[in-house]
Amino acid sequence: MATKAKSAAKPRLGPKKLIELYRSMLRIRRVEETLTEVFSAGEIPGFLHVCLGQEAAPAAVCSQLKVADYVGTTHRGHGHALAKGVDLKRFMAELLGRSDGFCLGRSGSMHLADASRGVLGANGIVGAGIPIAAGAALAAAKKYPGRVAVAFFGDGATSQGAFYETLNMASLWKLPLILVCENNGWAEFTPQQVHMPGEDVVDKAAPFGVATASVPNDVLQIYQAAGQALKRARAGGGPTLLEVKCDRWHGHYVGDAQKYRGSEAVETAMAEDCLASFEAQLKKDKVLTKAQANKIDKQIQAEIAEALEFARSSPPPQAEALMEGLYV
Ligand SMILES: Cc1ncc(C[n+]2csc(CCOP(=O)(O)OP(=O)(O)O)c2C)c(N)n1
Repeated sequence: MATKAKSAAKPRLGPKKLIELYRSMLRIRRVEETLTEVFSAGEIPGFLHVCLGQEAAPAAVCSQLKVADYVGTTHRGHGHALAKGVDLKRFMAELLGRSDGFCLGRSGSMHLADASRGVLGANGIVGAGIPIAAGAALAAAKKYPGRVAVAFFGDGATSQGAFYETLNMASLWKLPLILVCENNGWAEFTPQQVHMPGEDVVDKAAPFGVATASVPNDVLQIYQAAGQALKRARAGGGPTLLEVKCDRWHGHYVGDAQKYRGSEAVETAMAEDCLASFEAQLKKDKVLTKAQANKIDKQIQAEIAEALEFARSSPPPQAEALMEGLYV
């Protein structure tokens, strides 16, 4: 697991925003739980990487983005796309490889993209979403001042050259780019201590003069740090590297039993639940009641069931459409 981050400042948010964040996190959790079941039943082709336990960062960052802002994501990208507002029915259809998916069922989980929501794409190549988001940030700077791009990636991706090239150019050109590293302490089956010198990803930004913030897996602390980064970026102040110290609950992909990891470490990771702790805090502060939480959960479960039904009834892509939408 990643080492702990020091506690950081929290914003003062009204009940509406707090519930919105809670709903967003719970929705990601329930979708990922459903996808795990559906994948295990053999209905989803390819690989599936879930972000259970890492719901705070997508919710906190994306809830402050506009539809026209851009998000570049990863193989573990469902949460980012959902928090950025993609339609759940078409999302589900894409994962099941059906023709009503955003990418007509051709991308599946690992290349999911929805340009209408600024989701530039998940990416099976580790680190590849980072320069893509930088390109979008450059386009934003030139054509749409005030617009920003966010790149989500893991600690493993920070060993890729593209990460440093992006830090270099983003700093030089003061790009409106937020680099969000969800440091869950693992790159596939390799712990951070083995693949990376040093404890903190933020230290890697120092030679480039890029602003940094490192926060724990707490939705409000992430919200605060991301808010400052977004403000800087929208005002032309350049990029920020935001590190969120989280933990991966499950294996690298669904089906990876993580035998390389002690069960105690997994239990510790799961005990630090960003959703459960946020829910407890909201209840303590009397922002959320048990009945309200149950109601939100039921609404989400109904939305997921409807989306799954839509996906299952969507036809698979036709073989004769294989060459459509390609540059040839
Ligand atoms: C360029 C490249 N190298 C290696 C891989 C194999 N691979 C897939 S995911 C992964 C680990 C990624 O770790 P991290 O960036 O920390 O993201 P996480 O899975 O923890 O979310 C690796 C090495 C790949 N897909 N692309």
